[in-house]
Amino acid sequence: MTAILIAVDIQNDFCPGGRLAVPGGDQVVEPVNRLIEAFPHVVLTQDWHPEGHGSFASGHAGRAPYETIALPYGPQILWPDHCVQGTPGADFHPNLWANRAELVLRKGYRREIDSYSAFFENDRATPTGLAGYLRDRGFRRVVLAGLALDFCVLWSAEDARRLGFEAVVVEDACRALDVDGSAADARRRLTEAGAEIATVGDIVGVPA
Ligand code: VGL
Ligand code: ZN
Repeated sequence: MTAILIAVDIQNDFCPGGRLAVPGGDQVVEPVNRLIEAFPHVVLTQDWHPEGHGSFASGHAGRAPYETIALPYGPQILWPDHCVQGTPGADFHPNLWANRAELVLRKGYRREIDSYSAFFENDRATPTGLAGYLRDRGFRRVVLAGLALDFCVLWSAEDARRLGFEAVVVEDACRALDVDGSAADARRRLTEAGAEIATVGDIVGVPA
């Protein structure tokens, strides 16, 4: 069965020096490039927020980044401003081999709702269209890597499983933000969701 690689949010703002830096975020670039080289089909996702996005702490008086607030669609962690449309922070990491991608899926572009998952916005009901794209093209197995393991990769893997796709998370090609234990939680939730956890070596084969 043909699998497709989904490389999640490998953008400057999620790398050291960026506005929502994931520790070691830039270290995923090399392993993800190895995966891109090995996969005939690649999708990239790009966190793509308008200025003043509802997930930015800066727009909520008296709130600080990493606090959780209640929004109509559920709890929402507030973040530093990040991945603002058209800014250098929203660009892919310059060393990511982005040219091979068949689809760049942008998400989080509606001011009033966040979108961690590549499949649904954070109400977990508004589709991004990715499921239809994958089904139309006959893909039933997705391989996920990128940033951050405990948010956008996790939620994408959970939704993939919920939608009936096989899902593999390549853990050494991911890094976590780890907000209040969310990294450990991610592993438990991935297993519960029926996602496989693999390494780059498992997928591309270790050189002899
Ligand atoms: C992400 C927090 C906010 C991610 C995106 O890519 O994991 N996390 N926006
Ligand atoms: Zn975001």
